Amino acid sequence: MILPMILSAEVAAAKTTGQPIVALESTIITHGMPHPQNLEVAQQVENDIRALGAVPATIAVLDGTLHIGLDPAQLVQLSQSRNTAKLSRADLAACMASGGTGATTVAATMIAAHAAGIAVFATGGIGGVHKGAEHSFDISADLTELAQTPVTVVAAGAKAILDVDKTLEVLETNGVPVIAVGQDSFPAFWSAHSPLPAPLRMDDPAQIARAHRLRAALGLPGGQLVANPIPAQDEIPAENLAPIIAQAQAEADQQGVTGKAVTPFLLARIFDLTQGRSLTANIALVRNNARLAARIAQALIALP
Ligand code: PSU
Ligand code: MN
Repeated sequence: MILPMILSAEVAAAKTTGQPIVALESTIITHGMPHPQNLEVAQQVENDIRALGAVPATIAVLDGTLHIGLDPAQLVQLSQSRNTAKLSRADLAACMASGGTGATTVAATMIAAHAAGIAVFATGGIGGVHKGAEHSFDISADLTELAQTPVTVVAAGAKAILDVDKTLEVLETNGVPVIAVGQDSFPAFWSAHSPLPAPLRMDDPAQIARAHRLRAALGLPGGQLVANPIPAQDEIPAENLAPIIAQAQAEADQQGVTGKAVTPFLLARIFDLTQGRSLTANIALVRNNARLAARIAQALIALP
């Protein structure tokens, strides 16, 4: 069966001329940020990538068709939609088979990007091992996707709503390279540093691009996680966030929030409890990740 996939005009042109392309997820638009900031950020991030000479490809499923790159009207529509499905690895084919519309998580965006021949993807933070996972078993499919799909994902580390130690352990078990940029510690999303050292460090986008290629040359199936810290002037100190995260987590537990609903619930509560400060930081780090991803994509196409 042929995959029902539509490339935006911009992405199709970039593929013919061999321009660098950066994939972007859509769950951050539908489930990660409130309207109308979600639309502003989605547009800004695309323009950040264009400003560096690369082409953005925001990925989503619209009426059963996988879209690689959205036109401006489609982006507006997605940002306003209220009950769009959140699609991870398990949901992608089912959504398409039923003609549905859904936003792609990191895992599903990696699958779609790879299907479209795109090697680099920028997002905010990846899903990971949730606090209390020893009881709930809540471990994001993003982690096992990184182990099997050859896409380099630029993120600002793992959100402090996760159990960051266990997230790094699962990545290590699955053979996923976790590469910090510009520092030795693993970044903690809203804060530049976590107390944990990053397993690897590379400060040069060209080196990250070479490592991507060499993994393939070694016959290794998965991708890489590039952990890019939030710029210092935009970060929220971890100690300010700790009580807020604890409160959001306690509310999630009390209200019996489970499964796919956990991450969006925590993000929305933290937004409220920080009076929107978390969103400002989130926007800064996503844009920062988009710029690094554009540089890695440039470096990749420059390789012999
Ligand atoms: N980071 C954000 N906002 C988000 C997400 C990550 O700042 O909305 C989304 C991503 O799409 C990620 C997903 O893949 O949350 C993880 O969800 P889960 O924990 O249910 O696997
Ligand atoms: Mn989960």
